[in-house]
Amino acid sequence: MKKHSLLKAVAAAAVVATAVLGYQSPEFVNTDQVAVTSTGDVRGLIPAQPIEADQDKVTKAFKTQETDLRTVSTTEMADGSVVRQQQFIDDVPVFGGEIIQQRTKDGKLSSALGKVTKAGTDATFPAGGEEKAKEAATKVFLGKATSADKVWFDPTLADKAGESKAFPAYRVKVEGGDDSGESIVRASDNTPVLNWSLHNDALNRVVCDANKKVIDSNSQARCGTNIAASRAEGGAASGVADVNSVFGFFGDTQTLYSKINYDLTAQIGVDHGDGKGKALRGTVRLCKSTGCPWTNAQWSPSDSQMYFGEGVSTDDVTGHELTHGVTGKISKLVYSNESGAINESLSDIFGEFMDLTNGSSDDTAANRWAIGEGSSLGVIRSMSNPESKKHPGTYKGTNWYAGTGDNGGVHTNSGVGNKLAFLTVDGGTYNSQTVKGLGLDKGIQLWWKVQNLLTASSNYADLGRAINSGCTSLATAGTAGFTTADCTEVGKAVKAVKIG
Ligand SMILES: [Ca+2]
Ligand SMILES: [Ca+2]
Ligand SMILES: [Zn+2]
Repeated sequence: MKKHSLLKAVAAAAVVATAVLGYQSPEFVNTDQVAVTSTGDVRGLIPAQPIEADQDKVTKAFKTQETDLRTVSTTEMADGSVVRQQQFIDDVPVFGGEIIQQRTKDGKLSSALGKVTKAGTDATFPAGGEEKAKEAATKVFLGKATSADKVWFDPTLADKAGESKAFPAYRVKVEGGDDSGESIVRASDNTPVLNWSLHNDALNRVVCDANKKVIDSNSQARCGTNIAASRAEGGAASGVADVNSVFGFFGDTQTLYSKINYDLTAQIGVDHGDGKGKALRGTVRLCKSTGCPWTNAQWSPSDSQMYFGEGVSTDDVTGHELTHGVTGKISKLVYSNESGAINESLSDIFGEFMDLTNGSSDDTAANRWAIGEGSSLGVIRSMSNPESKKHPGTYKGTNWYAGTGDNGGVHTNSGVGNKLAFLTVDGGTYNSQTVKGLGLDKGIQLWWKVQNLLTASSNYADLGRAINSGCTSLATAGTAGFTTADCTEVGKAVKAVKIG
């Protein structure tokens, strides 16, 4: 299907709906209610129905009786909720085969939008096809192929012409290079049939180089006002390694947050008036009169940007600092005592989630859950074993800091939240509790929910309640495959670190 201008697409809508996509049952299509996106996708709207009949109506309208529609997420909105469903054939997802239901506050279906494939082919997935698909994708994007997942691919669902029929393919992710991206590789001949960059248009990055100048007040080193850009989105690489590494890690952090539909640049970016717009901004290679290089990194809420000393700009440290910006927007956890320790912990958690998923060459088993590896500081914290760095893993247990230094030990007592994150993702035995880990994909969803359920004054008991309740909600909704059994494990992890 060709791209239309919005006006032309409206006129063509009814024809396209039946002739090309063919997913709508006429009984539910009212031409007055056909919505068309700017890319010309046609979406049928279904009038409100009682909830018990809703799924039947959707299945019928989209003619998906022979395939499965599975609910993958439910998001509460001001006006009700949004239920996202994914089409499956033989337990394999159909790329782009998704239906979005809008439900009212009392749970009634108000609309169903989306596209599904009409049929799969008889073709099967070849043995060992993943490896060949990875090879093909790394000829499209530079970097390391980090995953290859089976998908059914129907070209008409990706705005391409042809018959609505799905064939076996692999969705391959290539990361670690500046041009990270994803490819759909056809299984029958290993041809990449669709490619897209993981650095989407929304991403805007500007990195400035202080070039080891002594600047004691960070706000005198603002990127775009006091110091000009050394590297900006779409521009050439810098000759300074720290500039390029921060630039790349900004992109990796945007990618991590895009997994939870959070546009980092839009949410925490800033325009410093240099004509480069709202961007994730950072100044690297700062020196202080107390030392050069400055051996720290910082998110400045007042400047909405990051500051780094030379050599501390690793992936996890960058993700850590940017997450302070996110926390400042969502839970707004106060940076002292227990709420400050949880604030610090969320930064370590999302920083390490980014580190673990960005495909960098140092993603070894030994570095898993270490914070700061590869930096001039070395490993400063261990999330899997906080005690090894003299931090507590147990609430008010060994190494718990009860003094007033460091805002009440925020960089020490964060060990409890860090240990909890480690247990929820990887599992393990701690304080006589044996926890089965949920894996990273669920971990990212779960901890994002936690970020959204905490308040400025949350303490560790609140964190225990939030993570249990957040998990229950995810399991009830079936989001990202969460089950009540998963929540039993989360409950054990909460008990293990003694916050519930
Ligand atoms: Ca990494
Ligand atoms: Ca790390
Ligand atoms: Zn921090």
